[in-house]
Amino acid sequence: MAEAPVKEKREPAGMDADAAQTERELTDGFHLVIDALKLNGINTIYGVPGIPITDLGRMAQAAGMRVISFRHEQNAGNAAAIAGFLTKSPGICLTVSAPGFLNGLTALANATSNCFPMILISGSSEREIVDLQQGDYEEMDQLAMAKPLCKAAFRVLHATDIGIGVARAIRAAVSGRPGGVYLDLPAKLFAQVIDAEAGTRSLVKVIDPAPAQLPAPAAVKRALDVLKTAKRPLIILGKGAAYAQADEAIRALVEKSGIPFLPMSMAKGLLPDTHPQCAGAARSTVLKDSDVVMLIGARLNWLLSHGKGKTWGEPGSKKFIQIDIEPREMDSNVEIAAPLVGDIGSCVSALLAGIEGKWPAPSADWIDVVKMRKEANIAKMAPRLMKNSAPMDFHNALGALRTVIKERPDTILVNEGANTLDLARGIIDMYQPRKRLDVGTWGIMGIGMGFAVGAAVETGKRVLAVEGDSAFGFSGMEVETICRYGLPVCVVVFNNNGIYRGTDVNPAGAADVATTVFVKDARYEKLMEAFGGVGVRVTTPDELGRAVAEALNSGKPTLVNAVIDPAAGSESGNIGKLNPQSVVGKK
Ligand code: ADP
Ligand code: TPW
Ligand code: MG
Repeated sequence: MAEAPVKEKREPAGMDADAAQTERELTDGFHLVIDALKLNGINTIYGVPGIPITDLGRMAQAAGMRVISFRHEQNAGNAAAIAGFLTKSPGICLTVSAPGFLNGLTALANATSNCFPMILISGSSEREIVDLQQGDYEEMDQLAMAKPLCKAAFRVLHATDIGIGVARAIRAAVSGRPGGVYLDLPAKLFAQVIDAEAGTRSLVKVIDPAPAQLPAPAAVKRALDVLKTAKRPLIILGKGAAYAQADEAIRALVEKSGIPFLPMSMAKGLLPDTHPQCAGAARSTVLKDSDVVMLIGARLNWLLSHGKGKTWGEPGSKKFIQIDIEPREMDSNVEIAAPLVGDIGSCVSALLAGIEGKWPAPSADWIDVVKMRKEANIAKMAPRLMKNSAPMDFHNALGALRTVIKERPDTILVNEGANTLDLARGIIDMYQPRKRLDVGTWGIMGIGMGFAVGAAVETGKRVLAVEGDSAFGFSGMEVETICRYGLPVCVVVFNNNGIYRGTDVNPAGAADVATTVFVKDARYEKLMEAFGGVGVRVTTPDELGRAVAEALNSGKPTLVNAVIDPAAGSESGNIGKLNPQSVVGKK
């Protein structure tokens, strides 16, 4: 399609009325990108401005979109990724070329590994110069870099293709297994001017972007046949189940079948952790002793010990049924006796319909075993959660936060760290779907403030971010962003003076502190005060509970510096066994 010649860069924000009059019938790349997003119901952009996308952000704001500017692209990308998880619509991250793009790329790759739909839109430099490697401003072949790290990557060179480019990006992000998509928009594209009517015609409204994928009837029957043989069944709910928003069907399946369920971290709250069938507190027993395991939107990756080994009991002692939209996920680690490929809503509904109310009850022994193990573990933990001591340890500090969440079950909990993560996951009960957001499949540090901002912006709900002091440092500068937009986020920094513990010493006895140790007694709360938010330092669980309750009640940006005994943590939290240790010449 022919393009109108570009006379000069259009600056609509600063345009005078006459110029606007004469150019009314024209549009340009900037406008078409914005129109294409809006046409598809996308009204929020997370990003960092600069060449060549500064005007895009301005004009998006002028067009009524919410444009949230961050201090670092990785955090903007994480906000977009979690927006995708929470809404099933791709979150948009907008970055400048090369360095900004690279900063956003970690978030894009992380979104893809977690199956969150997001689109990283990045401006890029001139193709002609980049491809000849002639040293352009921020030169980089971004499309090639992005490709192996995301689900799909596209570049648009002509303004008339923007509609198709955005449509392809949306479809790729949300259909099938969701993931990250890269959309490369070279600087020249934004200034390309075309006839406004042709521009409008070129836009695409994506119809049914994530079509239902129905499971084959034979696969449903096979799954039910396997389920009927079970004496000690278990349902594992993963974050795919949370993402699918098939909450009622999943609840019906669990409750009608009477099968104990185990939620993965971000599936907590899909059914309340306090539900009588929740086996969270009997995790090792149910994994080891179950005979049929139905996975719903959960992968048998490292987080589930790959479905084999000691965690899973005797080899060959169980059969797996797996519900997933991605056929290639089947048999990824062990044999899947009944693969059920389709979207979770359709698969679970098909199972419910297929069984026609005649559920084979799990054996009474099994229910009893799970119940007893669970009650014993909960009773064992209880006194540690209630002890009021200064300094706090992880258990009593988290005990206080557990009560705050119980009283405010629609609060969104963001969580990262090592001990701070692993113990919070076990201690803080969740009550509603998609309220727990954390480090996900990679166990990545740095999602904290990006997720907190994204969650607050997308849902309007209160957010509590429970952060290890190390974890917080990866995105801590975004407290300014939280204050700037007045978001109802309360950050609690579990301040144990370091990574895992604050007590390590330099084995060489030299002046440098140990590699895992930070400045002692750092005053993290002052960081929030610096930008006009509320900062509080607390040393007891009672003080912690009160400070957080007040922050969530008021909705004011708050940072609570929770002083934790530096000796309380363990190396790598719950996953110390993955940590290789030298036995040779260790001092
Ligand atoms: P967890 O870490 O909670 O175990 P994973 O991220 O490993 O969860 O697994 C999520 C799985 O859910 C992925 O295999 C993904 O393909 C699948 N999934 C995501 N959305 C859907 C959906 N709507 N229907 C079916 N499967 C889905
Ligand atoms: C992007 C490695 C895993 S956990 C952690 C690091 C650096 C911090 C643990 O200390 P924290 O928690 O947050 O103070 P606590 O309660 O145990 O003291 N870089 C990235 N991701 C990961 N996972 C790491 C490094 C790591
Ligand atoms: Mg720490």
